[in-house]
Amino acid sequence: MKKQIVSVLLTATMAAGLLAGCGGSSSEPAAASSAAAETAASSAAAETTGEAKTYALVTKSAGNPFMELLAQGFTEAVEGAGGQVVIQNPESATADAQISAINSLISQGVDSICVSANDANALSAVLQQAKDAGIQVLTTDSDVEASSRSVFVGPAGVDDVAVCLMDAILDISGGEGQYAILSATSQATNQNAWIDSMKALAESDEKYANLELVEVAYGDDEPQKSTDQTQALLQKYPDLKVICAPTTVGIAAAAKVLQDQGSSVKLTGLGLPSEMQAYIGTDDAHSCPYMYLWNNIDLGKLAGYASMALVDGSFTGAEGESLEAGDLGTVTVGTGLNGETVVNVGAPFRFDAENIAEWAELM
Ligand code: RAM
Repeated sequence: MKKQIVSVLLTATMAAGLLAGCGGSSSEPAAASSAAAETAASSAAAETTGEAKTYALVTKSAGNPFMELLAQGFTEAVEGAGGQVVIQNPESATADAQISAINSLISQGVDSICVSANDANALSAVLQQAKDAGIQVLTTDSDVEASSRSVFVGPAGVDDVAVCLMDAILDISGGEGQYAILSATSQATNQNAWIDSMKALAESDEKYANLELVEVAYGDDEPQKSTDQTQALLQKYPDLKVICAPTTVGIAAAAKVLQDQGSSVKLTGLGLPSEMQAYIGTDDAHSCPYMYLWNNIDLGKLAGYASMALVDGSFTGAEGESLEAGDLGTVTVGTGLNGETVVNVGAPFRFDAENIAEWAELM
């Protein structure tokens, strides 16, 4: 497996809060992000005057709190610099819904479009139309093929996330037994990349040899479907030990099912502290001993700063370039698993009983 190169230079503020990594836990939210939490997200264009540029964000779908926090950070960065924000939340987590949203943004003549993609390939044509219309195109959270955008603003590297999740499964299962993955949609670029990397890791390292992946189920980032899929996994696999849900919607739904049923199956994955606080703990009464995520508000901010720098021409997204990202500091463009250009917000944090309450206030 190719090692992902993550080239991020962080300010002291960001480093203090963000670099806890997979092995440790971050006890304190970053100071910059606490301020961000106090700023209400705006889902409409900012009321600005004059020559303000307009920066659009297309989320995966409406009703997902992760996407709302991403939009909150994006809005804070852009409006803080006097720009206008347009947030489009498609009704469902599909490529078709995003194509409609992007077409509407092209008609509106926005200056940039940043998308968290529901499909790696299906948006190529509409994003090309956006570029032909002079609109800057970038991605965040979930990428498209590299030729369709200038840069991907991601969380931690794909392999970093996969290592955290596989090691959590290994630890929580006691080193052996069956586990299942509860994902988002089957086309989601980010979940598919993490899952592929987890599978490659499980095959390449002997320490995972006694773990058996029984199924990858898809809850489509819908609470009810994720609930149904969790129940189906429990019925199908009576010996199941761990469910890993690399989606904030999926993990919250699964946590409730497991805890309500008093199931002995344990849970880990990627979750929002505010949604998971009631389920985090190592005793029998809690379904999730620990989980991971990055600072999602900062991810949105970084996407906002990248959008503005692409539009003002100070940044093209090429490897090695520097991006001035306000209170996030200077971030350097690196390369992802397939050589594509990425800027990353930092290693995932581990959330457990010790730090969940503090983080739940932030995101
Ligand atoms: C869900 C979405 C999002 C992903 C998080 C972890 O909210 O699928 O794309 O990054 O989970």
